[in-house]
Formats: sequence, C-alpha cells, structure tokens
Amino acid sequence: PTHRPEPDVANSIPPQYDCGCLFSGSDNALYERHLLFDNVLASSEIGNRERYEAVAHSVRDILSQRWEKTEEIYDRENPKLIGYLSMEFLIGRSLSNNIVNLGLDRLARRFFHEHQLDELALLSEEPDAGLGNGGLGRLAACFLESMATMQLPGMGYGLRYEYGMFKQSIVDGWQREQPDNWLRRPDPWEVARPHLAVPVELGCSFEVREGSLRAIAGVPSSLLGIPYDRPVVGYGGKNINTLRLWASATPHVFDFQEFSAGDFVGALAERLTAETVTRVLYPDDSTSMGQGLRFVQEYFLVACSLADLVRRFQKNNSSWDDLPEKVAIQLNDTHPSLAVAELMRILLDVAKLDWERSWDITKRTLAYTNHTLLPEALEKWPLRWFELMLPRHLQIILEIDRRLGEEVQTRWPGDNGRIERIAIVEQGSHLVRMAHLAIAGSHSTNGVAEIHSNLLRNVTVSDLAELYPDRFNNKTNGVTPRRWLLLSNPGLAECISEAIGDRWKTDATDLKHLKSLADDSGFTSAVQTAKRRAKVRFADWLKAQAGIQVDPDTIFDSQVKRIHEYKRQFLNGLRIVALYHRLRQNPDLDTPPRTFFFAGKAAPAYHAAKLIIKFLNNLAATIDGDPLVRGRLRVVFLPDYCVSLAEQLIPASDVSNQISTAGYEASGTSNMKFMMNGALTIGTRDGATIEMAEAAGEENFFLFGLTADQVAKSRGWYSPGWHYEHEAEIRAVLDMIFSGEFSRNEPAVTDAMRNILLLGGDTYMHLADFTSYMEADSRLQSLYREPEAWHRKAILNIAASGRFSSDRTIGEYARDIWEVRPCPVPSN
Ligand code: 4GP
Repeated sequence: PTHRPEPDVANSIPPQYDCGCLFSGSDNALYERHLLFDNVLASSEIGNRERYEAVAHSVRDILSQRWEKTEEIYDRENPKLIGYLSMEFLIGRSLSNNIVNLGLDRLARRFFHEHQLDELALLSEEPDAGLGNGGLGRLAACFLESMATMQLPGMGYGLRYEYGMFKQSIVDGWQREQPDNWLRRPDPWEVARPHLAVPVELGCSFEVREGSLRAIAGVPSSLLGIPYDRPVVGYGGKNINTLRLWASATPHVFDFQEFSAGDFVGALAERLTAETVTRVLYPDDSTSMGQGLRFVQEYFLVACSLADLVRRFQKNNSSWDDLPEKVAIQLNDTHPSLAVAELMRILLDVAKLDWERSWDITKRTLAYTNHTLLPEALEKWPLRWFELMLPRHLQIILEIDRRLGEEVQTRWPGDNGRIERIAIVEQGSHLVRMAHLAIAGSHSTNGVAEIHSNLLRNVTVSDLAELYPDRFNNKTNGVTPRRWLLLSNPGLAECISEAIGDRWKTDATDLKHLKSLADDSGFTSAVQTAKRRAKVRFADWLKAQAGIQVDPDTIFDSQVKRIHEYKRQFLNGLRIVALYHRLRQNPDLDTPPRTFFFAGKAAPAYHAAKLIIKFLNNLAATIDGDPLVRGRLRVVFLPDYCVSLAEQLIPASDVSNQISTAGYEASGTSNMKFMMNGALTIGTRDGATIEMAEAAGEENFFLFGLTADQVAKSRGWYSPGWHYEHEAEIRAVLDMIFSGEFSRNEPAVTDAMRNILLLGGDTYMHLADFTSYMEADSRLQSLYREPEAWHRKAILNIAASGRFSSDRTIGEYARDIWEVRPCPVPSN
C-alpha cells in the first residue's frame, strides 16, 4: 500500500492540544464547567451519566478546533474527497476511543484517579451507537477510523436512526426484542447543522396508517435532511474527519393555513410522517426485506449525501468534468445504489450535460462494494415504487437499461438469454436489480475477500463480469488495530510495544517482528500472562454486568456474530453436544475444562435463527444443571451482542470459531479481531479465514471441512440421512437432541431441529462437516495441554495479523479505486 500514515503520530500527546485545562481541577477546567452548567443540577443529584457527559463534552471541546481546522485545510487544499455512503455505521462507543486516539489516555487515567471516578462505570454510561446490523456496518466504522488515521480526506454519510439495533434479551431461551432508543438522552458527540439542510423531493406523499407508511400517489411531497455531524478522530489526532448522519424532517414545521383553519393535529401529522423516515434501522442482516420505508430511507440517504457532496465540490471547482477527479463515492453494498440514477439526474437536469458526458462522469465517480452472495440479500425493488416515488429516476434507469441491452446485443448478437440475465429490470417480475445498476453505473466492483470476489465474478454476476472484466477487483477486509487491540486489549498491546516498539499502531505490518519472538520463553510467558489477565478482566466484568460467573482457568471458546444458518451456530452446538455425550459415556475422560461463549442477534422475522438461539440456551441450561460435567463444560449465551461486548470478550478468548459453510461467508471480520488478540482459529476454508491461514501458515490454524468447491459439487447428491445412518457419533448426538434431552416439553423445538438438520435436507451441510470439526477440535484440545506450544502459535497468529488491518485495506482502496492522496493537517 502506498498511502501509509506517518509513523510519528504514535503514542505521544499531540502538541496541538492544550489539555491541561481538562485536568487542572481549577474552577475554569472544562470538566468542572460542564458538570456545573450543562445540566443545571445540584451537586448531590449529579450521577455518573452527568459525569460521563461532562468528560465527553470536555474531550469534544479539546478536539473541536482540530476538527474545524481539518475542514478548513480540506477546503483550502481542495483535495479529492471520499464520500463513503452506507446505511450502517456500527461505531459503538466514542469516548474511550477518542481518548486513546487523541493520546489522552494517560492523562485521563490520572484525572479519573484524582477525581475518584470509577472509570469503567463512567465509560459504560455511553450507549453503544447501534447504527448497524453486523459486518457491513462495523467495517464502515473501521474504514472511517483508518481514513482519518491515514490523513485521507473522507466523509462517512449515513442515517441518524433514532432507534438503532434492537436490544436483545433472552426469555425462556427465546430472543426478545426491545427498541433501543439510544438517543433518548442528548448525545455529546453530535453537532446538528440545520443551516446545511437539504431538500429531498418525492413523487408522492405519505401517511402513517396502522403503523406502516403508505404512499399517496400523484401528490408530490418533499422532505428535509438535517445533517448531524460526529467527529472521526484519526490516531494521533491530526486529522479529524466527519461522519455526517441525516435526520429527516418536514420543510413546513407548521402549515399555517391548516393551523389557523383549526386543523392543529393535521398540521403536525405531516411532521410525524416525515420524521418516520429515519426513525428506525431495519434489523435485517444479509437479507433484503423489501419494504417501502426502507426504499425511501435508501433514496433519502443518497439524495442528501449527493447534494452535500455536489455543494462541496461546487464551492471550489467550476467544471463538472472535474467531478471524478475531486470526488470518489463508495457505495457500501447496493443499499445506496440509487446514487447511479441520482447523480445522472443531477448531471442531466441540473448541470444540463448531455447523456454521454453525464454517464462518463457518473461511472468514474462511483464505485461499489458487494458484501454478500446470499440471493435473498441481493436487493431488487418493484418498478411500481419507482413510478410512484421517483418517476424521473425511473426514466433514467430505463434508458441506462436500454443502452446496456444494446451494448450486449452488439457484443453478443442474438444472445437474448444473456441480455435478459444482464438487464437491470428483470423480465416478468418487474423488479429492478440494484446490484446490476451499481455495477453498470460505476467503474469498480469489489468483493471483500479473495474467495468472495472470485465467486462474485465467476458465479453470481458472471455475465456482467464478462462484459466489464476490468471493473472487478478484490479488497480483502480489515479491522482497525486501534480499537481492536490497543483500546480493547491494553495488556497485550503493552506487551507487544515493549517487544517491538510502537510503530505497529499505525503500521500493523510491523507485527511481523513478533515472529522471531515466538520461541522466546520470556515473550511467550508475557503473552500468556496478558491473555490470563484479559480472561480475568472479562470474568470480573461479566460478573458485574450480568451476575454470570465463569472460570478463567477453562478454555474460552467463542462464536460471536449475527445468528444465521450459514454461519452454523448449530454446528457448534452439535460439537458441544458430542463433547457432553462423551463425558456422559465416560466420566473419567481426560479433557481440558471449557467454557463456550455465544453471542449474536437474530433478525426478528428469521425463525430458524431464533430457533438456533433457543437451542443454544436450552443446551446451556441442561449442561449447567448436570453435576456430572460441572467445572468441565459450560455454555454461556451472552445476551445483547454489541461492539462493547465484543471489546471485552475477544481479548479474553482462546479459541475463535469461524465455521460457515464454505462459499457463504463473504469475508468475516471478527475472525481478524480474534487473530490480532492471539486466539487460535478453528474454522472452515471460507471468507478471509483462508487468507489468514495462508498468512500465518495453515499449521497454526485448525482448519476443517469441505471447501467451497466441494460444497458446490456435492449439492446435488448430499444426503444428511447418510451421515446419520453411517456415523455413530452423529447419530448419538442427533438422537440425544431429538429425544428432547435439551428441550423437555418443547416438541416444536425438537421437530424444527429435525427438519433443519435432517428431513429438510440440511441446506448448510452441518452433518457433512461434523466429523472433521470434531477431529480439529481434538487437535485443539491436545495442543492446549502444551501451553508453550499453544502460545507459540498464538504469537505466530498475532505476527501475521498485520495484513488484516483496515489501514492496509484502505490503502488499497485509496490507491486502486479512489486515487486519493493524504491531505495532512499541519500541527499548528
Ligand atoms: C457482511 C458479510 O456477511 C461478512 O462476511 C463481511 O465480513 C462483512 O459484510 C463486511 O464485508 N455482510 C453484511 C450484510 O453485513 O448485511 O450483507
């Protein structure tokens, strides 16, 4: 990668910050003032929430000049700007991250100590910003942090959902969803900018009836997008970029006519409908639920963000032809792919350019990332909705489609099948294929790991790839080592820095120097101690948070991610049943004691995923209640998985499960976080796990199972029944489950499991991989008995994890797709 950040940003307190005031304790100190004046409360009524707000406001005060200066430099230097459009940004908490990235951590610790503040309690007053579902949203958050650290001018554009991801609780083993009103209390990080509001025109109006949004045809309406900005602090605090989230409102707060005519309620109703648009995040991961409100949300994001980017562009540039040289717009999945039609509309109707020029500019400005091959996730929207809401965009899309058809016809005359397969509007169904629109209207289409990019190119959209081979490329995902190592695992981070210095924080490839220390007994034992401390820390945290007690002297074996059939949490459950069964058969069996952790949310309408949660909770309860295995086997389902929970659990884990059916997981990113934190991976050859094993050496992984190729080839004849008949342990495990051992008096649960795993054909091939999973697990158990050998492999994993830093990924996007250069904000 070419655009590396300068190494000197590491670790010191940047000179540009005058932080003394935060910590002086004098009357003028920022903290004291905020505490006193922001909430106007008697000191006896001030609690941790108020203290958190006062600290956060003080940190924001400290960074605000720098934030402003970043904006000023970008304005003056007029560099090429990246607009990262995403319906999700799973950013988690900001305070601790901003403290670390500003280099204020040591001072902050002293401040907490001097004020006798409980740091942990205070930090946990900040709600997680649950503005995303899973991988795609968390990736966007890592990307923004990397761009800021690498001093790349980048803006994140998203929606300001009032209700983020739902809160999950477990009742009777089942998932229950509660709304997460994370903005209930004022958020200290966001800055509203009503003067930059953007109007958004729609071809119809809306009303809310019986809880859902209904379109009223033929009555055009408009919404207003109000930007709320959040700082994105790069490590070292030099560049502070912006995440701009749009909230919807109505342009007419009151219709005075209606108001004075006495219809007070009617005048307000419009406002309610407008605000509905950004009220809630759709809680579906890798699925497209095809609902009208979601369609409006997507257009709203696109319209507001493009208007904003164009306004910025026009401020310093005069010729539309320069747009692709000054702005790079990345579409995070197909959700913002209406950008193709919207940018065309702006160029044709506002700039009054002709079609050819507009099309050329559009393609050179836009780029698209695909995040999943699951057919149910490839968005298609009814033509009818375009007619109703976006008639002009529909005209443009139909013209794009007509020209695309002509192009195919010229290249492959008479190949009507191909024309149909490539078409943007699907014949018969009258659905608009948003992925085709994104590919046709942009200059780059990338997948998120080698295997995924290859499948995308060769299988999912092979016709388009044949038409535009040069547009297709791979950008293997990465995660930011600041949040996922430095912040979440301070013990290990310190141990690494003592061994190889600090440079790894901004150049993670430096971690490779750890390789030569894998056989150094001093370093191995330091890493071992750091892991043990992280486990104790997690156990203490879990006890305080949830009253759950776990034993740090057991193997911590984790699978945390969205609950999905293809991710195969069921398979993990089968493994645990097998281990349990073995112990029941032979109580003297010598196995290392283990704690299995699960966490993850299921989409509320995804019944099979909810069944997985129920089964895992039942399994946990049965095993917990059996004195025979007490202290040897334990299953814990941690409710309400979120970024903050991951930050606690991942550093403490010994084993990372990445066990998707090969060919289904696009990349995975938790796999990388675990690796960076020295967990060993037991997994299939899928997603980026393949590249991780390649980087660390397959001998340092516990790989098992069918390859994507084998999965595809055996689809036709695969029979779960055969495995049940011929493999004794599978039969024992399934019989134990089907006998109701884990679901007494819940025949519906057992029946549903039988259906998924056996009678229904076992779509995700759990049984095909079961035996090799157990073999890999045995290898893992043996290795665990040799702590030195185990930690040697852990170190080799950490040493090879540098490639999976999002700085590397962003470096590649910057060089190959965006062609942007850093725009450093000088120190003073
Ligand atoms: C996820 C993929 O499932 C995951 O493999 C990948 O690591 C992540 O995107 C980031 O690229 N997909 C989604 C989604 O989150 O909603 O499609």
